[in-house]
Amino acid sequence: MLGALGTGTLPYLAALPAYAKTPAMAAIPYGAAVRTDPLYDDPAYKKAILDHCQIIVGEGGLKWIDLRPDRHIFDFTQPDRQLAFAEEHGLEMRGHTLIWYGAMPEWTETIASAEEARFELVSHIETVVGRYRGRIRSWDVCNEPIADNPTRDAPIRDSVWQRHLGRDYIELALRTTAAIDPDARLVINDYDIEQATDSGRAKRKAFLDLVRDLKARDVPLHAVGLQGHIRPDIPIDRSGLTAFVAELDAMGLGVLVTELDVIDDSLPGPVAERDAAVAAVAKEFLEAIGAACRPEAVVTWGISDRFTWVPIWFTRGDGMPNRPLPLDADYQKKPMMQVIEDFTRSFNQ
Ligand code: 9MR
Repeated sequence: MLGALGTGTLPYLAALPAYAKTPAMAAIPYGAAVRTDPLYDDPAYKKAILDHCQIIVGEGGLKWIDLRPDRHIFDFTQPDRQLAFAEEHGLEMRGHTLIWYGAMPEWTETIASAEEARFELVSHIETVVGRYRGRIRSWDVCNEPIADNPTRDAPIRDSVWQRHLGRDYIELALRTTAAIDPDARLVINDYDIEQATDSGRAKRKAFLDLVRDLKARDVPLHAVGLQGHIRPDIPIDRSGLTAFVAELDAMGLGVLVTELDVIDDSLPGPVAERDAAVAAVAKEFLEAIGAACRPEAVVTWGISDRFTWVPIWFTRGDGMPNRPLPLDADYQKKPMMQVIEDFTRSFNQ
């Protein structure tokens, strides 16, 4: 199956984290975003993670709003507990995320100059990446940098970083992370890349332009994260997604699925029908990516319907609970988990 890697990927294998180092022999590693308390308090949740995952990532904990309640405070309680769990059980933990427009504490609105923004960005990365150097080996360095409706003049999303530093904040974040942990795998992560819409096409183009520019200037970047918060009411552009991934692969970049779930508010109510539709759309997404490369990892944004962000924004009109994830609220496998298992194992040859 080595052929499916594309030659461009090979020079980067040395930088792959341990869980992804044997692509020709092993299945693609699967992981899930975790909440901290149930890892320790809910034995069924813990068992589900240990039964299925090789990777975890904190759904929260490393975000500025969690880590930096005050300019002078770093509260590492959550990520320390998540990493302790990962290390105790032989899992890898991905870092999400260093620089994002969202989940920012109010004090960051007072950042008033380029100099101050540069200081906060660099010292944040030095402190966080320095603390976990050699232990968190894959970082979403920049999360969601592409604008929702990118234009030629404004491809990058507004944020405190973009406002003060322009798009150079992305390069600064990547270079700083690489300087602090030269062995870490550096990822830029974004969403809605799969959509067959004008904004989806524009997002793919803006993403490729950004990545090409970074590579052309030798900025350290190893992989792109496709979140995959899939909206079944919006068609997936299969060929557009495959072509996008093929371009990344040709540039020598890896691809990860980082936050897969299926936003099921528009799907039919009956559970069997809904679970089948969720699985089908996840399959379509994964296969469009797999047609162009072997993803380094498939990570879902949660593992069980018991703990999901989806109802915060996408409550169902019929009042039924959302079912966006591979296990149901009682940790039983749904068809989506079968799709993930089949997909990740299909590269195992
Ligand atoms: O699922 C996460 C939710 O619990 C948090 O409240 C929210 C804000 O921090 O972020 C959610 O996760 C997002 C992720 O960090 C980035 N991509 C979109 C995810 C879903 O909103």
